Amino acid sequence: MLKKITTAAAAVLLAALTACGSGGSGDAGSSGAPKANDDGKITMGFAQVGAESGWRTANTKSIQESAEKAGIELKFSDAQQKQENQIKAIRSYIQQKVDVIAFSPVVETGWDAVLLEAKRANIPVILTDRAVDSDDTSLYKTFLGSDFVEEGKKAGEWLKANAGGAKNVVELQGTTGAAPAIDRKKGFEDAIQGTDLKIVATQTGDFTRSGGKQVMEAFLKSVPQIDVVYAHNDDMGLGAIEAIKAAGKVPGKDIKIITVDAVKDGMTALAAGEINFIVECNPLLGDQLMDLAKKVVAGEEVPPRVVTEETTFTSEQAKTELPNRKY
Ligand code: GZL
Repeated sequence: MLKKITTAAAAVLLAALTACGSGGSGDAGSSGAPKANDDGKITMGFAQVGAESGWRTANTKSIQESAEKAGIELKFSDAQQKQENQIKAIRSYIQQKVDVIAFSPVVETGWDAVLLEAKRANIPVILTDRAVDSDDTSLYKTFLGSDFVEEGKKAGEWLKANAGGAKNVVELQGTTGAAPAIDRKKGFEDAIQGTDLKIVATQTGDFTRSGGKQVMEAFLKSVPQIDVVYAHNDDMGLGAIEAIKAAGKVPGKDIKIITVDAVKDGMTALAAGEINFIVECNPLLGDQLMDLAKKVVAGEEVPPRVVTEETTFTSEQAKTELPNRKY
């Protein structure tokens, strides 16, 4: 009996020690478990949101090109904007014993369980582009991406300074529950507080051009007076432009349009005066992501938050900037 208890206690102790070793930076591989490949090359599993917008396409291209340049083997998945697909992809990367997992959480909540599985498998996680809303910050090493509240604030501040008597704003929100949608809304609302500007209608267009067009068609039928469209990304703004033109109105003149991203199609519409102001959201995160990945796999400390550099554009600025756009 004593022998059985001792053996069992030893097994529990060993399991506890293995589990406790998980999650800290530098543990990856230290458990001795064979990694995805033993040729010394880092393997990254990346679970992408989808291909919903021009921004996402540019983001994917940046990650793939940077992995190639950094000599990192990339396993890549497209979740078609479904959280369950991202969770499945992360689980498969854990099974494959990759060295590091990176992903852009399509929505903020519902990640703790799968991130705990990665932690227990000693695989470090890097949040890219979007954040998770979790109390347990040990579940990921760092969050690389924009400050979306600041982006919303920039949009609101410009409108406040250029309202020209406008009052009624309709808002095309990004994906429901997504960090950029929640935070761009908050930043914009904070900025216009105390002015005559008011959001009179708001609905998600899911960051897609077709979504923006459908929602704008409905707003044009249901909202008596629309002075401004605030779209959480260029693609929904471009869809709204199609609806506005079909309704016989002039985008950028009859109805001001403010968007976020500054992808080429958005900047083209801005230069043409169909959009009035764009807040840039930089998708080119690949090089920074690969640099962070190498550091976390090597067990080096990394900052818990890396904010991307970005600016804003007026129509005049877009005319000169357009030829320089990489995406
Ligand atoms: C923002 C990113 C958003 C873009 C959209 O960092 O997550 O998702 O603004 C994209 O264009 O679909």
